[in-house]
Amino acid sequence: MPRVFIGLGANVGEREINIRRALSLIEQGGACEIVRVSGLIETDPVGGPPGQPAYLNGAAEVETDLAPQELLSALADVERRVGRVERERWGPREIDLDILLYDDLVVRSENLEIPHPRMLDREFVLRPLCEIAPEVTHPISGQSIARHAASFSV
Ligand code: PH2
Ligand code: MG
Ligand code: MG
Repeated sequence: MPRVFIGLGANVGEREINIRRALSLIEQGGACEIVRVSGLIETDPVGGPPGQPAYLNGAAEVETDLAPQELLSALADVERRVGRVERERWGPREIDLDILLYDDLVVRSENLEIPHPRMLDREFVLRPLCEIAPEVTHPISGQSIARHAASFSV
């Protein structure tokens, strides 16, 4: 079964409750099994309008039979059910579920890019991902997540 990693984020409302509810809805859909979830870390907002609250970020490993586009729709549906309100790009959000990696697949389509195009620049993605998947290789760079995450340590 495909091995998929999802980035978790929230900076509006009860952040941890939103993330936990999203994980349980992902599993309740019946097509995904949550294999592992990282710890949640508080991070400063990167980009977007100034003055946003801090984020809670994490990462989850999921096994799923859903194809990438099906998974994208399923995650958007969970985001809606958790109460995500549409705002500006990189604006504050109740929940954000991003497909980071989907096996070794590379997808570049209008509405979906895998690996996530900015994941290697974002410490808030790599730190939790490295906790659950240090040995996993990024299909474009060919380097491990641990190696990428190390670029953020001093
Ligand atoms: N997500 C963004 C933009 N900025 N900053 C942090 N710290 N955490 C996020 O999850 C995040 C962000 C767009 O999805
Ligand atoms: Mg995001
Ligand atoms: Mg998103």
